[in-house]
Order: sequence, then C-alpha cells, then structure tokens
Amino acid sequence: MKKSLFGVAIAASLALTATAAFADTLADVKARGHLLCGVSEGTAGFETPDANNEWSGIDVDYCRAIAAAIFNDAKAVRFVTSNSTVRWQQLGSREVDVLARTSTWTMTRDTTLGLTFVAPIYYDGQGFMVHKETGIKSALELGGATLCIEAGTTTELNAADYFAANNLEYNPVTFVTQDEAYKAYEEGRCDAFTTDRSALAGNRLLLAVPDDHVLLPEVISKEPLSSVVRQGDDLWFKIARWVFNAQLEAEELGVSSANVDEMLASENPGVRRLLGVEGDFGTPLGLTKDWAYQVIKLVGNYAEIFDRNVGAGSPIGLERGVNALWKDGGIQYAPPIR
Ligand SMILES: N[C@@H](CCC(=O)N[C@@H](CS)C(=O)NCC(=O)O)C(=O)O
Repeated sequence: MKKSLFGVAIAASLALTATAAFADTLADVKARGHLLCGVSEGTAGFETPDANNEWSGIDVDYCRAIAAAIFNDAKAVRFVTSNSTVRWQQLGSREVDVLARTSTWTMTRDTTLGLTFVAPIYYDGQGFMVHKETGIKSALELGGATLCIEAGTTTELNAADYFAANNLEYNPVTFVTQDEAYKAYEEGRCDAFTTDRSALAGNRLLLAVPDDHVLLPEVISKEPLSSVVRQGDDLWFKIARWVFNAQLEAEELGVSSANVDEMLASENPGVRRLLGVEGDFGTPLGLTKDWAYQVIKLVGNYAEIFDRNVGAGSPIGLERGVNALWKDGGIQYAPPIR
C-alpha cells in the first residue's frame, strides 16, 4: 500500500514537472489575445473596480504593464477575482497567468505551492486599526482584544507571533472575505482590524465614518507584496520580472509617460537601451524591442503608478518610504538593463 501510494506521488510529481517543462504561458496569452490577471475582490489602491467594472490600482497597473509589453495595449487584460484563501489555486488551475493581489512573499508559499514569487510591487508591514473611541494608542494595549482577520493570510500568523512575543491574550475572529471582516469590525464585533498597513490606510477611507478609526503606529511584520507566477515557466517569469524592472529603471532614468517620446532622442545610453533605440532587449523575452517603451508610454514608470494609486496623487496619500528607489534611500532597485 505504502509503495503504491509512493508510486502515485512520483507519477503526480513527474506529471507536474512535465506540464511545467512544456508550459508556455506567453504563447497561451498571445493566442488568447489578452492577459488573465488574478486580483483580490477589492483592496483600495491595489485593485478596485468602478461602477463600469474598470479596474484600477497599483497591482492592476502592473498587469496592464505586462499587457502593454506583449500587445502594445494596456487594456488587453481580464481581471479575475479571488479571496485570500483560494488565490493560489487560480494559478495552478491556469485560471490566471499572473497573480497581483497584495500577496506576501514567504518561503513556504514560494517553495511548496508550485508557484514562484516575482517581485515586491509594494514593501509593506502589518498594522492595526482601532475604533477611535477606545482611546487605544498602541498595539501593546490590545491585550484581551478581539481582532477581525482575513482567513488564509500571513496576517493570522503574524498576529499569533506578535501577541505571543508580547505575552498578551487576544481573540482572533477570522472571515473568508474582506467584506465580512470589515462589516464585523464596523459593527463593533471586533476591537481592532489587523492586516497590511497599506490596505488599512486605503480601506479606512471606505468605512462609513473614516475619522472614527485610527491606525496604530506599530508595524509588526515584513509584507513584501509581490506578483506571483506558476513555477516552471522561466520565460514567463522573466517577462513578469523585467516588466516591473523596466518601470523602476524608467523612474531612475527620469523617463515617464509624459516625456517618453522626447526621450527617444536622448543621448543617454541607459535611456536608449531601455526604450529599444539601442540594442534589442525584447527578442530574448519573446517581445518586440520597444516593449519597455510601450510599458512606459501606456502605463507609466513606477513613481507614476505609485503616486496615482496609493501615493501623494491618491486619496490614500502613502509616503514612498522603503518603496523609494535605492538612490533615494529606499529598497526598490532594478538590475541594469544592458
Ligand atoms: N499580504 C497578506 C494579506 C493578504 C490579504 O488578505 N489581503 C487583503 C487586503 S489586505 C485582501 O486581498 N482582501 C481582499 C480579498 O480577500 O478579496 C497575505 O498575503 O496573506
């Protein structure tokens, strides 16, 4: 019995390897004519649909950038939603080509799910929001508190670590969907809501009376919110990675959607390589040599997508912080395009 189960496991793993080895996501996407992008059911600043089901957000713009690189058309994307618990299956079942939805890159996720994390689009950390009337000023005052949490998240695990480390009791109440979790919090079923700080900042603004809620100062974890692809398709992984790198490199070189056409005449060799004026960095990726020009022209550089979705140009108004470029004291850094 043991032996035959072992055999089944080997066969299954060989089948997975074979599928992975022959997977060609780029060919599938090109044949389909659009990208399938996995997003959450709605996280302010990251992915939200409007009344016409037009999606916007920093994750949405990342998927639009991939579509721009492949199709010269940032609109060639369909957005497929999932809650935090089932998000990984969307990739495994090929329902989506890339997942861009506030997913923290952890070692277990990266090494056990048949998936590969690509690049942190936003470096975040977990925080807490409380009802202002409680007068709570620090997470260390949350001993005995009831916390609203989304299931299937790192949030659950970090909260457990934090309260154990500080020798505090707490009562977690987990919900499968974000809507249920916020509703319960708003109705006063929980003393605090805990998740990534960026999501708290954005989603606070969607509560009935945002000023009735405050974010506590503590940041209790590292949450590198990253894009994710299936393991075993190296070319697709590289496309997903270099599209993001190109947006960082464009910011570093001062190339934006507003000036990219003028920049085609730049004498700066870095700009010329980025825009495909000199050399061809597209063909090895299965793309045209102006792939990065299309990304910047149609979607923008990293500063533009950050500002309009979550930064100073958005109602959320988050600072760049660690998400500044390395040359400005942050940790966003693209390897050289050469
Ligand atoms: N970054 C954490 C939390 C992810 C998470 O739950 N994100 C929330 C927003 S912070 C979300 O996507 N909610 C919407 C949904 O589940 O549809 C993780 O990867 O586990």
